Order: sequence, then structure tokens, then C-alpha cells
Amino acid sequence: FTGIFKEVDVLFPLLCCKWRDMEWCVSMPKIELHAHLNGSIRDSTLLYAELSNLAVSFHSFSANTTESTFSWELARELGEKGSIVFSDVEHVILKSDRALNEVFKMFDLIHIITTDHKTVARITKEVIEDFAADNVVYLELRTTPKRNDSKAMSKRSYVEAVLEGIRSVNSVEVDLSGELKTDAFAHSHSVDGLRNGIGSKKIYVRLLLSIDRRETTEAAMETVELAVELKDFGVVGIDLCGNPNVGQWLTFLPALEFAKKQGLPITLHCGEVPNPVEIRAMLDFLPKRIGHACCLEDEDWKLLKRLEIPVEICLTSNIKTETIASADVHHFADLYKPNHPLILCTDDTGVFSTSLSAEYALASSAFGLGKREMFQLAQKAVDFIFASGRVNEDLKAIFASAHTRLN
Ligand code: 6MZ
Repeated sequence: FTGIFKEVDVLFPLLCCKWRDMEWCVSMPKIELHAHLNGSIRDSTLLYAELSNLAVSFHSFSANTTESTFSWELARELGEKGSIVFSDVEHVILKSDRALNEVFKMFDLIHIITTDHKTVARITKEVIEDFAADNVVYLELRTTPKRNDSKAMSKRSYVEAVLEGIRSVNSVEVDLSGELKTDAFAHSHSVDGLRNGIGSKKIYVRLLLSIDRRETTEAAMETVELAVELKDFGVVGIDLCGNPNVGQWLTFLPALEFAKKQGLPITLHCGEVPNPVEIRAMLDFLPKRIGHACCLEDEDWKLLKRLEIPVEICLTSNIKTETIASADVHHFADLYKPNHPLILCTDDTGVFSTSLSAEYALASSAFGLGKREMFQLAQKAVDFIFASGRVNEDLKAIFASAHTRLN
């Protein structure tokens, strides 16, 4: 029954939100600053990836089978091959809502089927198309560069596959990087392709490279070095993510300090579980933004507010993972009322079956935000993007023109 109640926590406010309001949320330009690539995959693509991976025939699946069923099939096969312990993941896959630790088991399964160059490029392309279709005008997509020796994949070639995916988008104009250099990398990775298929829509896409909390200091450093190298090619910052019950802050600190010295903005998953020592160390580090901030004690809450560190808020994710009991007790309200900088985000559109418009609609019905407030919230996010240069001005112009249309 708890699963049903949790679903109701997310669905009930959304049902209260009139369909016309949801349509309005979709029509509004939006900025997405906290979206994990492998958490945002289309269900249909997970099916395709699993089928390719397992080389099983289509007829064993019914047309409306869900992500859970496919993952279940995958897990069963992997269990038979000895790649995973099937009994460990079986109950995780069969649920539609997963507690926080279970979500990370789900990610491990997703990674098994997506971590090859072709699939990485494909999911990137589709994720951008999906955000563009939801009228996201600026997307900071984050992903963890991964080494996969069995696929001859290095962290660098992983990111190149992500960039390839971005360049292959042709249903919408994509701005990947304002300041391209004409060096060897630029020649072999020209973004001219991005000018193809210019439609009425345009999306600015920038990348954050994530450090997973399971990684070593050396692996984290390699990610930061890669980000420094690709600064002119769309990479605008660093993220620290992964299972918050795993890893130590001091392991990542050298790499994060190096990133800071190199001028790379940093966002940290902070306070997704209670961990007062780490939360304080993270706030003292003065990141440019933090994600979640669910489990801060009073002193840290005061510090966060005094430092005015912007918070990436992921309502559906927090509720579905049971990090927060329900929308009405979410800390959104406590930040929103005193005007603390915050940005509504999706976290993982695929894993949590949400969209940025749905997050706005949820905030609207749970906290009584009108259209004017929602528009202001979306517009304010421009101030917290990591991209520099003209992007900020372009986005302000987009919101100014939408203001006339929508208000
Ligand atoms: C912390 C999360 C997360 O990097 O493989 N990730 N980390 N908290 C969350 N809240 C639920 N949701 C996703 O995308 C998947 C990875 O993003 C991180 C996890 O490390 C996950 O493995 P990429 O593209």
C-alpha cells in the first residue's frame, strides 16, 4: 500500500492541476539544470537497448510491456550469466517506485545496457529531443564519463559519444558551444551538423561531467581534467553525484578543488540523506549550486540561506525515493517564500516518469503557484546557469518575448 500512497502524493496534486494548466506549463520556456543522462532515457529505447544487448526476439514481449518488465528480463539473463545476483535486483525492478538505494541498483542495470558508444550517442540525442519537445530552451545535461574496457571505451571516448549524440540532433536547432576553436578537436568534431534541420525551436545544451561517489580520487581527477580540456566544446561544469550512502567527501575534494582552480563551476548532490559532517563540508566548499538539500539540520539550513547557494529542487524524485514524505512537506516552500534562489528540475525523467512541465504543474498545485509565479520561477533560472558569454542574454530575450505571449 505504501507504493500506492507515494504515487498518490505525486499524482494527486497533478490531477488537481487542470489539463489546461499542464498545457500552459508545456508552452512556457523552461531551463533544466539537473538532469542525469542515464536517468532520462525513453522507455522505448531501454527496450531497444535491452533487446539488442540480449539478442532476444521481439515476440517474447507484449507491445505494452513496461520498463520494469524489460529490465526484469535483462536482469534474469544477467543473473544466469553470473553478471549480477538476480535475487538482489528482482524486487527493485518489479516496483514502480524505488527507495533511494534501490534507484542506484536500477542505474547499475541501465548502465549495463547503455554503456557502449552507439547507445550513448543515441540516448543523448533522444534526451535532448525530449527536453526540446517540452519547451526546455536551455539544458544542462549531466553524465558520468565511464570506462568500459569490453567496449574499448575510455572516459574521453564516452564524452565524445555524448557530443556526437548532441551533434546528431536534427529535429531542433542545438547550440552546443558559443566559442568553438578551430584546432584538431574542432575539425574532427565540427558542430556544423548542428545547423541542420533548423526549425522554429532552438535549445542550448551544455554538459556537466559527473563524478560518481564510488570513484577513486584518481578517477575523479581524470573526469575534471577531461572537463577542463573540453571547456570550449560544451562542457561547463562538474557535478558530484551517486549513491549518497557510498563514498567519502575527502576522496573527491582534491579533484573538486582542482576544478575550482581551473574556473569550472561545481554543483554537488548535497543532503540527499542525513550526513551533517559532509553537508557542512559541502556548504563550506562554496559550490555554485547544490542539488536536493533534503536533510539539512537547522544550522546548515541557516548557512545555506546566508550563503544564498542556489538549490536544484527535484520534487518527484524526492517523493518517489521517499527522501521527502509528500509534496506538501517539501522544503520547496521554505526556500521559495523568502526568495532563496532555487530551480525546479527533473533529476531523472525516465526513472521517475516525469517532465519539467510536470514538475512545474506539481509545484503549482502543491504550493499554490499561479502562472505569473511559475513564469518568474522559470525566468529566474537564467541567473543560475553555468554557461557564460552571450547565452545569458539570449535566454533573457527568449523569456522577454514569451512574457508578452503568455501573460
Ligand atoms: C544521486 C543520482 C541521482 O551519469 O550515468 N544519479 N545521484 N542522486 C540521485 N537521485 C535519485 N539520480 C541519478 O546518470 C545516472 C547516474 O546519475 C546519478 C547516479 O550516479 C547514476 O548512476 P549517468 O548519465
